[in-house]
Amino acid sequence: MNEDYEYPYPSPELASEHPFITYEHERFTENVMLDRAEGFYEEMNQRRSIRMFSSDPVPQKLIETAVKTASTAPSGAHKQPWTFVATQDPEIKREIRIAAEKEEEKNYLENRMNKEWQEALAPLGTDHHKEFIEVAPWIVVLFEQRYEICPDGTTLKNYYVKESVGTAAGLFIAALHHMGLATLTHTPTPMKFLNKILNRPENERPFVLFPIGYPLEGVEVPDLKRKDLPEIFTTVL
Ligand code: IYR
Repeated sequence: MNEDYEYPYPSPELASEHPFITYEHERFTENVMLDRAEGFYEEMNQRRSIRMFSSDPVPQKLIETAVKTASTAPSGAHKQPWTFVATQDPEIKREIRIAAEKEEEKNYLENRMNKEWQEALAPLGTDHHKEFIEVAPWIVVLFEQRYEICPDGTTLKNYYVKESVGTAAGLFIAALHHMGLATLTHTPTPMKFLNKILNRPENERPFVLFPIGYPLEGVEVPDLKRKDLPEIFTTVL
């Protein structure tokens, strides 16, 4: 097939034991690639985390499609070790807000976040008030599956769980932004209370909470600058 490879993948033995299919891939010209790359960058560079959402409703289908996109993420041993739990129930959202604010009061007011941490957050101006949890039409909590529980009750290990779930979270955020919704990566730590409120099993641990909706009209965000390429990119040629 290709003389660059002495050991083609899959090997004939592998292909005889596990199914393989041809990867369908469309190759573009370099000009088209550059256009697509720049267009996607411009779009993603418009994304901002917001802290005030409109209460306008959002169809469940949109949330489900973003979850499907997130779940295309690569994962360790293709275990897809994630569960997305979505709610728009006002009572559940209220319960989550109350519990989140209780933890955040300790973080901010009782110095569970140390001085250095609080100073780092000063330009963002975050505090223990989390009204957006109740106002945003949807709350999606992304849980990492630390291990798998099989139907017979035995357990199986998952691999690179944080890397996998972090990658899925990134795709989820991109999918929401692309469809015109906004979100915030919120971590009301410690987040164990979310297992209880959302009735999740012991093998799952909350990874991040996403309030999702339209931005409140005129919402303000900190005037943050993103690092320029030379600060984040280098080459070894
Ligand atoms: N969990 C808190 C604190 C917080 C921490 C970081 I790092 C942030 O970038 C923002 C907030 C909260 O959500 O307010």
